[in-house]
Amino acid sequence: MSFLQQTISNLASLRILNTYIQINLLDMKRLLIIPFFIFTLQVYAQTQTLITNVLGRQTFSLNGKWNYIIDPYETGYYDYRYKPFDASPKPSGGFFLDRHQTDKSELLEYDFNQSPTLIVPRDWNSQDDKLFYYEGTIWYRRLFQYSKNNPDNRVFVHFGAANYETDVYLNGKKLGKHIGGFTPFAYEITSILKEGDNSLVVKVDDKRKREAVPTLNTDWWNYGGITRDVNVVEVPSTFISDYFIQLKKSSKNLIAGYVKVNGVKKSQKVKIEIPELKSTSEFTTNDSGYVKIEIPLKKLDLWSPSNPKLYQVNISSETDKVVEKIGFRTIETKGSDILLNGQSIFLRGICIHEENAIRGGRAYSLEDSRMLLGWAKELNCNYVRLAHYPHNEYMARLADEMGILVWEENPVYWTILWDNKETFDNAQTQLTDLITRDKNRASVIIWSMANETPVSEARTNFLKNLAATARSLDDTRLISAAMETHTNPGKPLTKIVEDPFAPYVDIVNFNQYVGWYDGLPEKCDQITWEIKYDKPVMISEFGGGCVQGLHGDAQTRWTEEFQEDLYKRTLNMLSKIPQFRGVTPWILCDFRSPKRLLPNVQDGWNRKGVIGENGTKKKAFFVLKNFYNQMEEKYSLKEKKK
Ligand code: GCB
Repeated sequence: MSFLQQTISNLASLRILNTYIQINLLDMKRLLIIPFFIFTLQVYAQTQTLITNVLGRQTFSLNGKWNYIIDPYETGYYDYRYKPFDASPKPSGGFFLDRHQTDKSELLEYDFNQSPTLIVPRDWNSQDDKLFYYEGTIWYRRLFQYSKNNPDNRVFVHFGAANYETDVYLNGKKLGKHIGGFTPFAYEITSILKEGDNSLVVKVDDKRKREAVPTLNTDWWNYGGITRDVNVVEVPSTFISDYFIQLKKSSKNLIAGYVKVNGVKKSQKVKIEIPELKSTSEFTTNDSGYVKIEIPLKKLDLWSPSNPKLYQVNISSETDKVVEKIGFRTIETKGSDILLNGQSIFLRGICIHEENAIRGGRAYSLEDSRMLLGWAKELNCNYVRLAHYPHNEYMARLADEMGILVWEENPVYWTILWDNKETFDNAQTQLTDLITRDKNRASVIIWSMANETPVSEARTNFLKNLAATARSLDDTRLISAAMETHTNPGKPLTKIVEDPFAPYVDIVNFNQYVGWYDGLPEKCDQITWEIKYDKPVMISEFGGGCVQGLHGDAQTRWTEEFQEDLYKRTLNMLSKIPQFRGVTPWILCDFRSPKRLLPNVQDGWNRKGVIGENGTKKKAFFVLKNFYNQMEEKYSLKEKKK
């Protein structure tokens, strides 16, 4: 906000306060909201604060049971003239005020205390049959007591994610609004927090919107709610808010990055220690609280899937200290090769949705991550594609420990509004927040900009701008996107991969479904490829559906045998691509999708998993595992021969 806007808004709020006191006794329902009220929202809503590595801070968990009110008409948000209650300095109503019925004659039409509870973190759809198909607003309320460990400390409330639009209020004051269903956000509550009882009210709205990211149409369940951890985070008055500590591009012995501090003491000494390497380096942050760092290291044990080595890194300043385990590796491409620590690698992957098929609903915990990545390991994967949006933070952290390379993806899916500036800003923010959160994870090697987006000039510009953003934030990782194939008239068996966005990516990835949406599996045997790029080529999706436990011959759709045959033929077909350096079949587990309507077969599930909804492996699982065993051997022989 400019100085002028700020002044207008402050003046406005004073005038409104006076007006409010005078007309307070009027029937509130009839109160006309004067335009000034609109300005004052800005006085309350603050910007989000970045806190990297929340798991490494002093936190107080707000996970658990929260009271909730289903509010399809958003009665707690808009008055009867459809004006938001929270646009006034002394709001006249709204559920966020969380008032208690002290005067029995007062008209109150909600009561959190009498309302049922939902578990946080978890989507709402899988917690109550009534909410299974619900898309709209739900209000959450959590009472908590808090007393600071140190009176000078600052306190924040941090959300791992909530889908999709979230308004947050503490003790009746608005903290802010967050847009986007899969990225973290935090607000400072230092001055609003009370010693003793506090009421945190959160409005979550998961209505799909045309201009949103993702847009209206997706092939996955639109799980609503506070889907990830909520924590109160306490930090010193000037704290280390962010740091980037990774090997400099192409270097195996030089760390390059930055440290940022937030608070009044902007310029201060910062120390980075890696005790196991006996490395200590000191820097001084500038007047903006920022310092670039470079740390030369000797004898670094590089991180890789076969050696997921993590070092304890201590980041301290004069006022704060954070500890995190970080791995160091390089990732590059050279011609059609992907080089991990300088060695050519084949990415043996699988796509994963953030869903726990067995329990139902969104995956959100370390245990869920263990289950999903454990299955990927059983497949002999060294890589996973976390589709189609940023997954919870535990996934990449566990991948760091387990030695699994990771593709992370922005939810730019299918038919986004390419020409809409707001939509671009939204996509850019989500991408930025993802990179910010996971930039210190050695496991993460690819930032994916989008999935299966229809080629047009506007779309390519949109993606180019996103790619430029990603490179400016992090030049150490590879950029990609899941693109598509096409054929030319008269040559239906020649699949062409040619996309105006391809020149801007490091790895050419495409989805293809020959044998499922495109002919029968036998068609795979006849396909030839035209891919002119001198870049690594990976297949970001292939597959077909089958019901786990349904058997028949390989010509009968939905049987395990059909899927098994399709996998064998597809892997054979893909192996003919000279630049073939990795694949992520679609998908690890069957997942819920409202688009999948075939009774007794799909019943609301996309059945393309190599594992069924009950956790049982299908026949195709073993075809893939076998292929990966062979690829592992082939690549280790290649490296030995060198
Ligand atoms: C795709 C999409 C994925 C779908 C899948 C399918 O190409 O990227 O989100 O779920 O196909 O099953 O059709």
